Amino acid sequence: MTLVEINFDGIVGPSHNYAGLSLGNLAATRNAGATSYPRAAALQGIAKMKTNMAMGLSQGFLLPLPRPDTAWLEELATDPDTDPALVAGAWSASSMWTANAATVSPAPDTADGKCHLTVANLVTMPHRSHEWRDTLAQLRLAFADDAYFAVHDPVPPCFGDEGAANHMRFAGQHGEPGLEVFVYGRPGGQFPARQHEQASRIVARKHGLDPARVLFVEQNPEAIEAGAFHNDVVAVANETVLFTHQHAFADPRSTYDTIIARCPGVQVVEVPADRVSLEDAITSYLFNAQLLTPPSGEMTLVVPEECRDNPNVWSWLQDMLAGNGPIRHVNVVDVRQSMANGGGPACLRLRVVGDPKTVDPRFMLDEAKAEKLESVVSEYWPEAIDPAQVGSEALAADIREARSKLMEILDITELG
Ligand code: SUG
Repeated sequence: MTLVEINFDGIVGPSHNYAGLSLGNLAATRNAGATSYPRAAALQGIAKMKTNMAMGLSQGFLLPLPRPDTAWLEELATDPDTDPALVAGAWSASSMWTANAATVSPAPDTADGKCHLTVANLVTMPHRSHEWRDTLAQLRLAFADDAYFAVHDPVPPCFGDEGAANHMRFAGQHGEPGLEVFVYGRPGGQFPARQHEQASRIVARKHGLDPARVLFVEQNPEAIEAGAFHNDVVAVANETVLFTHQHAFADPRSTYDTIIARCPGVQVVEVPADRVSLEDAITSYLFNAQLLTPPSGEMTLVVPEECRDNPNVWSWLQDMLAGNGPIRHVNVVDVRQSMANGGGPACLRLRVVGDPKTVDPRFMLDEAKAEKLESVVSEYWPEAIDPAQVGSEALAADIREARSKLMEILDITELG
């Protein structure tokens, strides 16, 4: 059995819109009220998956959840005229950011030798707090083979859990035993700390991780205050590389030292604040990059276009490439529609280390299926959504039809 990293990207749903629902996510707040382009957004996401597949990497996807979530509105006894934020919450396409779908511990790290996934409860943001039931159903379908996978219920809602966005893993190679690093925030600032320490500890216990190969690290409160609402906005790890902003962690020195002590061979690529400020990091999403090891072995950083638009970030990247560091290539992708809601290339994917043959093949992508996705999106996804249309029955019908056409071409009949 060959274990590889499979990236499961969220297909951007047909209800993608800018409602400004995420306090502390500066891009989402800034773009509140703007017109969104769901069709372009979904095509951008598919193009990113195709570019990564062309590097020889395994690619999967997760489906948009049923929206609008009318059952949730009923549960909340919502009055559509007086609760527009809740209505928008029922329409949000936020499940596209699958880095927040679950935390994943690959089989070589766990006591029973299975790959464990815990669906994230996402309780801090109301519009995301109702994702987990449908996400769980989907994970149970995609990773149904219980010889290889164990899919868990969310941690209790008194502890906020945002999934893999606050989880990093170091290993010589993906298929080897690794060190899992959980990053949490402490409350008290102007913005919520969405990942609670206790939630991370519960996930680590449920996954049967060896305490000697787990680390719990506090995120720098300054980073949260600057708009890094998840750790993956300021740091990313891949195999033996940590690519991080100088101000990502509350205690960077001891974080790096402990990672290196527990996983010898790790190299830290730290970007100093005097070259790239936290503000530059957060507007460009330099660290919300995918750091990938293609079959060539040359580690590649997949960054959003916004990195090229920022002179400080771009010049730092050029210097990095000119040096002799472990990251050998930078690929630039256009995910501007997602970026405008605070979701970069890394937010759009959930990493699972496994054998692709053990995953339900309907959730795996190849060129031919990518073309099918493109054609269904081009035909059925709304071209544009003005936030004033959110709540409209006619648009809701179009959104439902678009998703059901997608399920039809993928032959997925088990999900609501
Ligand atoms: O949870 N945006 C998402 C972005 C998630 C990014 N994920 C990671 N960093 N892994 C969020 O804040 C905006 C939706 C709105 O405002 O309508 C939103 O939910």
